[in-house]
Amino acid sequence: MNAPTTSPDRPDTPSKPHSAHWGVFSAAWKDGVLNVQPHPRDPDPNPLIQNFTNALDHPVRVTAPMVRRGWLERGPGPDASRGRDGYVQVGWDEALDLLAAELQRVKNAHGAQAVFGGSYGWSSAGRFHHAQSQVHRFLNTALGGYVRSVNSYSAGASAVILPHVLGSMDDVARRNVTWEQIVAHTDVVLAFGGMALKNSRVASGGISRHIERESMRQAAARGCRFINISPLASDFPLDAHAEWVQAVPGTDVALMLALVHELVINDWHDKAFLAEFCEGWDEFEAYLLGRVDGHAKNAGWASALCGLPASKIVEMARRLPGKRVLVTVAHSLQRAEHGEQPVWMAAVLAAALGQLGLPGGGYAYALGTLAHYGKRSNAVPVASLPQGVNGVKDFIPVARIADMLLHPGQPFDYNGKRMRYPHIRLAYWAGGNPFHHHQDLKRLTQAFATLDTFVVHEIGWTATARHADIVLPCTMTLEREDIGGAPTDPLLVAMHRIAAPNGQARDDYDIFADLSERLGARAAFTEGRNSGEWLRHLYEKTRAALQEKGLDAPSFDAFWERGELVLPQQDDDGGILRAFRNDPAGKPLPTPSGKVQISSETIAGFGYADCPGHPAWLPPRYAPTARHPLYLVANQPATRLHSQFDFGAHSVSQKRQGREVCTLHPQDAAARGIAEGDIVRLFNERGACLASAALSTGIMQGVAQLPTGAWYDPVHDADGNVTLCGHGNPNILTRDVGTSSLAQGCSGQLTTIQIERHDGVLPAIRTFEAPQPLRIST
Ligand SMILES: Nc1nc2c(c(=O)[nH]1)N[C@H]1C(S)=C(S)[C@@H](COP(=O)(O)OP(=O)(O)OC[C@H]3O[C@@H](n4cnc5c(=O)[nH]c(N)nc54)[C@H](O)[C@@H]3O)O[C@H]1N2
Ligand SMILES: Nc1nc2c(c(=O)[nH]1)N[C@H]1C(S)=C(S)[C@@H](COP(=O)(O)OP(=O)(O)OC[C@H]3O[C@@H](n4cnc5c(=O)[nH]c(N)nc54)[C@H](O)[C@@H]3O)O[C@H]1N2
Ligand SMILES: [Mo]
Repeated sequence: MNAPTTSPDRPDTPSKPHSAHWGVFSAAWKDGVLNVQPHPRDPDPNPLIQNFTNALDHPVRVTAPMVRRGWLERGPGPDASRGRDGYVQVGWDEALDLLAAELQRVKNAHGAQAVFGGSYGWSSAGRFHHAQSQVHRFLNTALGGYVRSVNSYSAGASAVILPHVLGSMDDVARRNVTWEQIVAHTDVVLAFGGMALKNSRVASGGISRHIERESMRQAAARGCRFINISPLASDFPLDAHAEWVQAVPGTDVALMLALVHELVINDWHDKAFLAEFCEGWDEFEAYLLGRVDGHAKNAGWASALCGLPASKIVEMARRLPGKRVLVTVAHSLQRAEHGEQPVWMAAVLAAALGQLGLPGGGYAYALGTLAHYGKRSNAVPVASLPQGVNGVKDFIPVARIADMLLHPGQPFDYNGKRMRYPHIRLAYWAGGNPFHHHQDLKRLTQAFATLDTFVVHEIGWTATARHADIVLPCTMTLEREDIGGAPTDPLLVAMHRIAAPNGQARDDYDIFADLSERLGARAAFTEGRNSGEWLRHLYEKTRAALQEKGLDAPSFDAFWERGELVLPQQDDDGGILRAFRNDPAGKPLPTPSGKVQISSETIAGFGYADCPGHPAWLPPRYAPTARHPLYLVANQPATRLHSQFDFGAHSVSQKRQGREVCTLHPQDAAARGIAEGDIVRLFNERGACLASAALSTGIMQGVAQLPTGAWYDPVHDADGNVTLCGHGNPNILTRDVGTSSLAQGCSGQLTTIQIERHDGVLPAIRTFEAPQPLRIST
């Protein structure tokens, strides 16, 4: 269905600044059309900003509070009809009265530990209206707390393994090697998972200048070689002149082991560095050389696993010694079974080359996967909403949501601890889309069916909203004033209001303020401020820090008038790895030994078979089979951020027959009688979805790629069972298992499938149509 591209009722407006996770821009209404222009100093603007042009008045916006019929008629309680039920439109007062009473009931009957408020998701870029901060602050101040989630879908495995072996995620990913250093110093960038520009064009909180493309171009022009180890050629832009190395997905650790093996048998490894800066090399080397299991992890051994000729692996290793080598690992590699291993093993490879801590060398985990990385840090803080104190201690690793809801009270392992899943009665989501981010969506539906009550604030009728009991319409970013800023971007943006709210939508903040009132906690939640007063209050921290440094420190009004403020940044000092290299005794790493942990007694002590005491090749439990012979790469979409504005003009323009595009190799297509543009059915033991086939030699044979983010559009059979997603959401296919007992991270990047041409009836796409209320309660 086509969305309107004009809004005749919108008056003309002057151009005003605003910001999104994907770029800084200005927007103006002219003749009912919203014109969106990138920031004039952005060298490589992100086309995602065009998703805003038709978003404000799109028919899929939630325009009034809605309550699910079954919940309204039967009251709170487990209900398998979530996702298929109709909605009753209610007034704001009725909605908030019902919700406040239900929050009070759950708290009185079961305590705040029966409320799940993790509310994972990216929401919008403004720092005050950041929905997670809002919902967390509300639950803390008005309810006494909530069960939270830890870590992210981005970096679930690396956030847990890195502190054991090197340092915190922020230190290893954010404050480390910069693009400036690569341009000036690096000879070889060995990029596992590539450095796709689509990804590095995004940063939480906003990004004003997209410099990655030009940095790659300049580095390549100086002679730096980028090596793209990935199933997709497009994981580097042409500007980088990258060499494409096609290794079987999920086998990067085998390749890294073989590279280190080649270094060791030729005596090319940096023994002095390993002795002085690292702990546990000997134990690892015994494994590497096969003294433990009788298998040397050499090029021949790895060749059989990763599908590269042994000679190619040897040649790759030969090109490394004596060069300034930077190893990078995309987040994608660790969003997979045993995802901890490539993150750890890459650090060992960089250590064996003796490169950790050198300018432009060593290991920069996740560089190239987000615009946060490879940048200088700001020297002053930017606004953030204080979240208050959470009185509940229970938490889950974020991707264990369905396990928690389906198995209350059951034990699970996490980072050396044996924990139990809490029993959740009410889940509250604002600013995230679990039917985008989670795996095995049919299982997720069963999990949400166990709740007494599911509350969602949304701007649009996502599948998450369609599974909720109470759906509250919230404003989208263009309808609010906010401050945009990120710790690694020098531009603080005065995000002006571009449009009046659609329908009855209200700010998350105002919704929570009125709910707090009903729960007797308004003053605690608002501290007596309205949102305009909060912006001034939060800006003051930045202003005071600027003033303290003797820098230009404009008043809030002056900042608002200017529309932006350039913040000072710190020196490009290489972070903790450089400091450690320069002064190992004085600046030890924050690990048990103070050194790089090539092996870890701590991790070994946990006794996990799926995460041993040094990085190792662990054979996949879920490799391709005769029935499901293809790997599916379910990666980040190029046309939107996750599921946000999938109904937006740019995202929709890239779909075919309204469906998401699945890329596969011409030979894999030919073997299945599939031609360019055919609608195909992707399926496995968990589910199926439709997509439009695109044939390309830029994808490895044996691999298909379907990005995430198409809104889940389930088709039901007569018994109410989901037969497939007609739109192309890959998470109906992915497996809902943790990366390992250590981190329990999301493993959604890779799964195994079969593909066939779909000659049957094409279901209509209904996901961009709002459900019509069954009735309007007055
Ligand atoms: N198979 C597979 N699955 C994946 C991934 C993968 O690679 N493969 N990637 C994973 C990763 S890394 C991530 S980070 C997650 C992303 O998962 P999410 O962050 O949950 O995805 P988004 O689509 O960004 O969800 C944000 C939601 O917030 C809503 N929203 C926007 N602004 C506001 C607001 O002001 N208020 C409120 N209340 N709501 C608002 C949007 O409409 C949208 O529905 O997905 C993960 N899932
Ligand atoms: N346009 C856009 N940009 C985004 C996002 C978005 O949704 N849209 N999301 C943002 C977020 S929240 C995050 S966390 C980052 C995520 O960053 P990533 O998780 O790194 O991004 P992906 O695109 O999922 O994966 C990068 C590439 O890794 C390759 N790959 C997959 N499996 C393997 C493997 O086993 N081995 C190797 N060597 N390569 C493999 C795939 O070809 C894939 O294109 O992206 C951010 N940037
Ligand atoms: Mo992410």
